[in-house]
Amino acid sequence: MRQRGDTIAAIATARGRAALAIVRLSGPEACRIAAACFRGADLQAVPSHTAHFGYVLSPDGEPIDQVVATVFRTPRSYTGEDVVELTCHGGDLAPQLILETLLHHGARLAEPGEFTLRAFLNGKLDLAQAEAVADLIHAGSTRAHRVSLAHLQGRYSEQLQRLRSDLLELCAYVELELDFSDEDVEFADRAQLEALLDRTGRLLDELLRSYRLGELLRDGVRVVIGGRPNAGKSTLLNALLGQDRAIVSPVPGTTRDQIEAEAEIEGLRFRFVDTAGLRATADEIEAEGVRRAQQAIAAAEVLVYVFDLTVGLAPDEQAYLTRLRTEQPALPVIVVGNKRDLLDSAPELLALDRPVLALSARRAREDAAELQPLVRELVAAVTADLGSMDDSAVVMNQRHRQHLARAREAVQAARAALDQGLSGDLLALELRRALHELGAITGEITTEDVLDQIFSRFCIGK
Ligand SMILES: Nc1nc2c(ncn2[C@@H]2O[C@H](COP(=O)(O)OP(=O)(O)OP(=O)(O)O)[C@@H](O)[C@H]2O)c(=O)[nH]1
Ligand SMILES: [Mg+2]
Repeated sequence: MRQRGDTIAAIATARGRAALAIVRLSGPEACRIAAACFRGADLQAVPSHTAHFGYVLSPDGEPIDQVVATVFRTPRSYTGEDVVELTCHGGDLAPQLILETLLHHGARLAEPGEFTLRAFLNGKLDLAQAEAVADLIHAGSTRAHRVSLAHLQGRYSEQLQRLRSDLLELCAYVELELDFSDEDVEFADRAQLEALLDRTGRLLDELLRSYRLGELLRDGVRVVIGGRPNAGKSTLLNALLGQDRAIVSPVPGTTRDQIEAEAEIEGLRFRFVDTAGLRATADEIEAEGVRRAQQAIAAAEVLVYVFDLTVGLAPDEQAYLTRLRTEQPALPVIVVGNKRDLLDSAPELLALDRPVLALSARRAREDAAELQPLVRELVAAVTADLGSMDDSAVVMNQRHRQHLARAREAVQAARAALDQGLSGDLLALELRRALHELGAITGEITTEDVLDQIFSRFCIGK
């Protein structure tokens, strides 16, 4: 069990060679412990929010490193406690020796996320904001970073608070009626209750809907590039990445092992998978490549199906694409007619029940504009109508999604109770349930287990 009264220390920066590193201390003894090994200023006497140049000395009085000590006094610090941050030189040794010295003087090694846990317990952040800290650290794309920052700034929590206060008001009316039930009065106007419940339901729906985008932001989008051998799949991959990652050759059957690479496009993280060309083959290795390509398509979030415009889309390819509609109905498929540069006139876009994007992957290496229509399709395929959603309304966290779904269930049940003229008790019960679920997201209601689960995912020193 975590103790709150003691003083914790950890290296807050990544290991390895770097210009600087930070060793962090937080707790009631932070200033005393730092002062015990610091030569420069009296860190116990200096004012809050000041920085001091000096040396950290080892327990036997040897200088370890030149450092800058920054002092933050309670409650105006990240954790809300006294905090001292020692900025030393990077590398493996200086931060480690300084940390050991702090431990020698009475600090305890912090557990993962313990600084942020303390910030939460001291009311500096709510739970959703604390989780946003971890999301921000793990953000793999510009949009994911922006969403985490909006959550950290509390804009997402504000939305949840507004929902809660609406529900709380509703609940108060209903419970007041219950108190006066003998007198058969109605404090709450039914139509108003209905409207408020409907609005809450809609807001919850909206948040839940955003989870798909949140998931994509968190995990990236897996886009599989498939098609016949020699269609230009690897050339297209290289063009999308802006580097020659995959081998390109005029020999059909060049790509065998799957090639995966990431790229950020319009703020989203895409994981592109280039696959072996789909065909029946006697070559054992190539056949294995084809099997893997089929598996990759089965697990794809978007399929970019490439064919050679000079060859056209064979009947069995058309049949394959039609079959995909029933086999993977939720899979967005973008059909690309490649080698546009080899055609004199605009390509006749075949009798296919899907639109075809004609482009030249080869030309795209020199001219990024060539890829624009494909990029637009890719972004549209994954974000659908979510692309323009406000950052503060995007749910990125699986735990939140579960609570939101249960809150919506409760709101729906309350709405049904109202419709059926059921007793106020039942209505109040459902409203309380919804409030409970929303409170669990921001941490008004929480348990030690939940906190452990959340903060154990953090880095040490955060
Ligand atoms: N003219 C022209 N040639 C292209 C274009 N895209 C690819 N090619 C050529 O087509 C040939 C096959 O390209 P790849 O990218 O290796 O095709 P692939 O689909 O990956 O082929 P496999 O790995 O064998 O399945 C190469 O000679 C490329 O240079 C294009 O837009 N225009
Ligand atoms: Mg290839």
